[in-house]
Amino acid sequence: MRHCMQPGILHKSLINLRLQQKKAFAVLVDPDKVTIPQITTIAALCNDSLVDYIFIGGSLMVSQHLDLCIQTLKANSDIPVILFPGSPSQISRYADALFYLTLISGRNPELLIGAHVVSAPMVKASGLEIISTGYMVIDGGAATTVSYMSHSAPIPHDKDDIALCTALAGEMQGKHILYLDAGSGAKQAVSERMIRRVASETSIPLIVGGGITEPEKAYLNCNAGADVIVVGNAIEKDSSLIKEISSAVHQTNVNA
Ligand code: 1GP
Repeated sequence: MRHCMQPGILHKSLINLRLQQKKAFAVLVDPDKVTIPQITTIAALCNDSLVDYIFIGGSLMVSQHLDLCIQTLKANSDIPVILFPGSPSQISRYADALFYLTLISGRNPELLIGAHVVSAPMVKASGLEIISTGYMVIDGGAATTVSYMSHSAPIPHDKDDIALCTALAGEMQGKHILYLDAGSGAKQAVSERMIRRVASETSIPLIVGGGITEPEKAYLNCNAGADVIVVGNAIEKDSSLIKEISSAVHQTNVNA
């Protein structure tokens, strides 16, 4: 078995983005919001649009078809599928990797270590590549499910210093990557100023998501230093955005 501390394939791919100053686009699929036939369509659109990663998960998991969603994605696409779990129960051995989330912006001990201890044997037994993730929720102007469920206040939208210090602490604690998230469907996405501040002072890969609805914003976030842009909600409403946002993110590579 691969030693957990050695970077796995997908962790390495994220590190390489930063090293090569390339940008990647991830589509977030919430199993509670899609049917299996819709998954097939999403996979085809992601293939056509050169999407780099598919993240899968949700704050809740009312539906019982996580495994089937991932199997359907894998049957229709070679794009890596990474679990982005809202709770420790959202583990599937059919995925390629797991964002092993620690809510470092919060102060709920359960989401800093408690849930990790309880789920550790199950996570280890899954054989999944583990990507240790410093997860930071930033106020997006709307009460998000994650804030409610986590009993944790988000970092205020304009408090770049708090975001920076939290990110630095996460990096020094040994997290593999950082994820700045304004929450799904946020009214206000993470500011470019905050992204720039965090990206310029840290050296681990930076994922940014929450409330990104336009290609222009994705492009600006990449220029500010995000390595991966993730979009879920907007794509659920208009799937043609997959191609448009993917082009905008990859345009940054052409212009680099
Ligand atoms: C939420 O970052 C993701 O956790 C994506 O957010 O659904 O608003 O795109 P959206």
